[in-house]
Amino acid sequence: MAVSKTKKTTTKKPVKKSTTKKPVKKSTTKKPVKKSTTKKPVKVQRTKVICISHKEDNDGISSAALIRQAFGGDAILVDYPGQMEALNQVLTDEKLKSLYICDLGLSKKTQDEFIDIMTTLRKNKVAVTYIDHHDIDPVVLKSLKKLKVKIIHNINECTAVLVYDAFKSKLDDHASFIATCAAITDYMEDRPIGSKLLQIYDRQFALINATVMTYNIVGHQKEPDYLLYLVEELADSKFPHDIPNTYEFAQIQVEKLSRMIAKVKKGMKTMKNLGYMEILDAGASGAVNFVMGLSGKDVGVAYKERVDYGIYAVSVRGSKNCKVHLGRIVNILATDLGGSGGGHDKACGCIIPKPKIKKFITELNKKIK
Ligand SMILES: [Mn+2]
Repeated sequence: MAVSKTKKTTTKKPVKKSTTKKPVKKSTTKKPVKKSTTKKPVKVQRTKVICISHKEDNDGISSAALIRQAFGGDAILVDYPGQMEALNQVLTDEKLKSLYICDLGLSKKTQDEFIDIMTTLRKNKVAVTYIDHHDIDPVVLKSLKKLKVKIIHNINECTAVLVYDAFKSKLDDHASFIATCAAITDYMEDRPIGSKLLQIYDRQFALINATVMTYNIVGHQKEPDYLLYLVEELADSKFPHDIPNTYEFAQIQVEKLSRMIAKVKKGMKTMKNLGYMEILDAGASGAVNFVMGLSGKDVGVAYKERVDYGIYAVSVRGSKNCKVHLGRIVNILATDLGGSGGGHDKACGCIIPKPKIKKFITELNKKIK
């Protein structure tokens, strides 16, 4: 008993015992310094490069591909509902060295959490580059600059063109083609840099490739591995026609879309200033242009339920006659209704809590007069 007691005390009291030893004070004051210098490099070797990019269109996928070609590393592809989850996931990655965030706009709902995450990453000495072309709150830009997040932001070009322009010295010749296709998909091939890139290539050749890529991306949204495969193939300087079955797959998507036209004609409803429709069996972004066009209104809204999040994913498009900035209106409106969103002047999207969708549409109708 006595022995075990002394044993116990020896295991419990190493601190006290050491304080009775003379070198204790010295060792306690010296040790933290020595420990930290010797242990940290062993514990945390930050070597990982990660790119978080938008998975729903050509601009996001192509941005991820160009980042991969320039800097290596892995891509994490997300949609807007999954954006913060992915950021929080990399936040705890002790090996993360540099992070690229592409084509993922911020909203009133997400921007504060985004800045918090960036603050932690920068404290951990992670190099962060944010590349985007969506409307952004100037206050957020200022905060990010203060944190020394590298910002490449320009609302006049698509994200892949911005990536290309910033890092072309690290990219091969083919990268300009990937950027051109992304510009076409984002309706930004008429912009200063985008139009110069398009001039390098035959217009029809670029158009068909941009379209085939887009249909493959849109049609594979539920297959994350395939989307990552596309990123790798594009980073490897492949043309879409070099990637097996892409044209055949695009053909299937075209047929689906032609059926969508008939469905929109049947199911679309209108208010004074907009056309709208709930989409049940396809992506909202694929239908929204038909809703706008076939409604004869200058704004179209298509929305699809995301059962896993209890929300509607909403796509909004404006015609050339639409004079208001839809991205800003939608950002404020979605936030007021407990969702989030935003984007460009004539193309944007948001997340709306399920019970608030009718309210969203009627309020939007009032605000876009
Ligand atoms: Mn984009």
